[in-house]
Amino acid sequence: MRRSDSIADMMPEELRQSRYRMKRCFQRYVSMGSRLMKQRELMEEAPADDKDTLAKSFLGYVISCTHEAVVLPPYVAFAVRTSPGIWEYIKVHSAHLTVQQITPSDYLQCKETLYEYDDPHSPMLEVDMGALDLSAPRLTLPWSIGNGMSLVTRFIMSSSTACRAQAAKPLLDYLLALRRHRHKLLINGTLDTVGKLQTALLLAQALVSGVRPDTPYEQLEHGLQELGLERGWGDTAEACSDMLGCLSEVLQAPDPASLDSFFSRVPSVLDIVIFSVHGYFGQEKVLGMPDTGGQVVYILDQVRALEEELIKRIERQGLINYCTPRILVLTRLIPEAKGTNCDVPLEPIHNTKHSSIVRVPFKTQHGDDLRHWVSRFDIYPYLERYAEDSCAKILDILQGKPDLVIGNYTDGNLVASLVSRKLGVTQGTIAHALEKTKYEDSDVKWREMEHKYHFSCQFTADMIAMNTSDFIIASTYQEIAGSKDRPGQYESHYAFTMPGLCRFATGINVFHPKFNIAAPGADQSVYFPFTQKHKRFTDLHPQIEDLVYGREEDNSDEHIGYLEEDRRSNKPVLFSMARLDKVKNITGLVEWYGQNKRLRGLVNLVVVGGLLDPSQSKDREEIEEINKMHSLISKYQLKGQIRWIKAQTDRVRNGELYRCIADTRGAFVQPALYEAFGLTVIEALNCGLPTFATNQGGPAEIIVDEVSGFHINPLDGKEASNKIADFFQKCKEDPMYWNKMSTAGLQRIYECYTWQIYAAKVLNMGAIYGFWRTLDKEEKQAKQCYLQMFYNLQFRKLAKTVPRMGEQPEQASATE
Ligand code: UDP
Ligand code: LCN
Repeated sequence: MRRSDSIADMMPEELRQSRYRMKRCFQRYVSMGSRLMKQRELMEEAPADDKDTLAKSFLGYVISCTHEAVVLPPYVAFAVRTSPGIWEYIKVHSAHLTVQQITPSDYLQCKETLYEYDDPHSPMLEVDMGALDLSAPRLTLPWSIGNGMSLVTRFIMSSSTACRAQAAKPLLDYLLALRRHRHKLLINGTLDTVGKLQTALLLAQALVSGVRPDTPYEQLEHGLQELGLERGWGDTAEACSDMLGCLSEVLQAPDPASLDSFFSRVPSVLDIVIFSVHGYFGQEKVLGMPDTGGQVVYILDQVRALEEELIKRIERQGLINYCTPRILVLTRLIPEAKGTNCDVPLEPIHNTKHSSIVRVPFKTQHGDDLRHWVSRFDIYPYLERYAEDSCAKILDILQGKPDLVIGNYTDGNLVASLVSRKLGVTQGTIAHALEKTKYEDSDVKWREMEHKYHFSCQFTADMIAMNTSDFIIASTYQEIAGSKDRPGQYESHYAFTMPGLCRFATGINVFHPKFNIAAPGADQSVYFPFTQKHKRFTDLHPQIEDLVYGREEDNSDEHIGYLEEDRRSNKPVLFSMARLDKVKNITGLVEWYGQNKRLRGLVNLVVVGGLLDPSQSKDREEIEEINKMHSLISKYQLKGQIRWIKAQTDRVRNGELYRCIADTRGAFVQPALYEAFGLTVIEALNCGLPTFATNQGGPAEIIVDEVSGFHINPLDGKEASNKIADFFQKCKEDPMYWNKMSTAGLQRIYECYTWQIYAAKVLNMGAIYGFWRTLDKEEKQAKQCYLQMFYNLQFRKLAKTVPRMGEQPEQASATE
């Protein structure tokens, strides 16, 4: 089927061809009254003797693409997803087999009737975030989703080509606005027309090409200034010449390459603010605390990579003696910091020169500092005040506005939206994981989950942030648009409803050019291949040896179980490490191992995660998982073959631990039921450890199955554990196979998953979208007004309904 073919157009004729069977099928669906049916049920509930015909029919095809269907006798309304990002809504009359295409809003209204809410007759608030995106271009093909920057560049290019003199004006205004505090960069106010700028560029080009290429900028400064050109063109005559040429090309005959090159050189992003509000954000002792995990690791590594790239660029721009880039990570100050540094207002970030963590407290209703940690699900009442206070702090520290603010997760993104709006600066959004897809039907069943999760606030905040943001950074394609069979995390916000609260006729469109993929990496000074013997932290080996192979009774509050066959027996170790959340499925892995004799014969199992004693945990889900771990160990009599080590927070030692597992010619397993990205997969591969990772989520994209590692289906433990056993069996027969997989994993990392690649991409986004936001200003402002109104009328009201948990003694977290 082509994209232009509509199901609604094709279906009537197709249904007519086996009308009798199709009717039987629809009769079956409507016979049980109104309900929501998922794809699986639509297939299963077809009449038994029609199943084959159905599978081969057009209806079978429609069902195979149907995400869900609303049965409202005599109608069945289908939400059909023919390709990632492409949805069609149709309504079929079960008796007449008439087919009607309906709007997302119509479909959602059908869906709402299935759920009881206060007053089903009073009209519900409908929000259409797409209604004001009139002139934004759209990507057209599903596989181009996430490639927004290139569309934006092409768009800028084509509009500049269409009417050059007029189109160059926004670029001139953009350049005129560039400054570092009071100092102008690149051009000054004397070049106030495109013509003057072009002339100055020609004269400057003549000036710089008349000297040796390595002539330092300082010797050219005076001459360039006389032409109206300020600092920022380059550190040498050669660098200046390149940049001058680049801008001339952009003004005369832009092409994507010259635009890319120009935006990667323009000194528009020097100070960055990153928000990660909720958790214990720190550099030590925070991993394993509630609400922390990959987000903290990601941001600290991200800051180091961004700073390094910024310094490189500033050197090339010739600005290194005049300005230092600054990156601030804004988080919550938690007075009751439980032995962490989270009560310290300002903390330099290790291994950086100019970056710091800035902690600003939440305030109680009485204006005091909020003392306790609050779960991310309960923090909505504190965010607006937090945004105001942190904004003041940022202006104070930077002595001016930042050039870019980046939010992380719902709370950080909402605060970033408020701050970027207030200061008028470019905003980037990072989700890490969107909660909506983690819980089935969490939108329509929001009310049932409200007391625990406050999804009313969370999804509203997500909608505001995604739509306010100039660009969105995703780690993988699947995060945006999923796969053939599964909608992406962002895609699931395209059209959805929260009955009784709000219907999003359009939430966010994944074909919007704001979406970009920039995959994170792992810190390669910590996670490097086990073969790089000279770099290995051999002094840690005795500790690691004890941690993995030591007797059970020694340090028994650190680990449970022991490995009968010690290191000398050469039995490989199967390793996993994660927070002990349900979704991470560590207990699933232990169960698969327990049930698979062959695997038990081939390898020992070592898992790192969570606490060992349920009475020490405050987290409901973790407590359940701890208890389950204990019962599985005894049910399958795993002692002697399993070592369960409590969460480990020393990442240098963790890096060495991965490598020590590689020394045993073992493997890493990431068995999550769903994983948004999966930093542990990247870490393991960086260490040269062959990796088996869930096919649900990011890891399915990081690893190419059977090439750079293996996919496993977390819902089929038998198949997964056999796949792992087959690998070890094969390695026994052909030891080179292990080496081959180890090398292939590393190759994948170097090609696609490094922080250097990430930092260059994100800084380019900052520059390009910084310019993009200045185009079609009126339309963008209109949308911001709409969003502001929605924030004032809806979000504020919802945030007030959330109990101010932190103002009472500490509560258990709801957790993921
Ligand atoms: N981690 C750790 N100690 C543990 C468990 C996890 O240091 O006991 C680290 C792990 O190395 C990785 C991060 O926490 O850097 C987890 O990130 P991931 O993306 O795998 O999952 P998340 O926790 O963010 O969902
Ligand atoms: C949060 C998650 O759940 C992980 O999947 C990611 O790897 C991590 O954040 C870093 O983005």
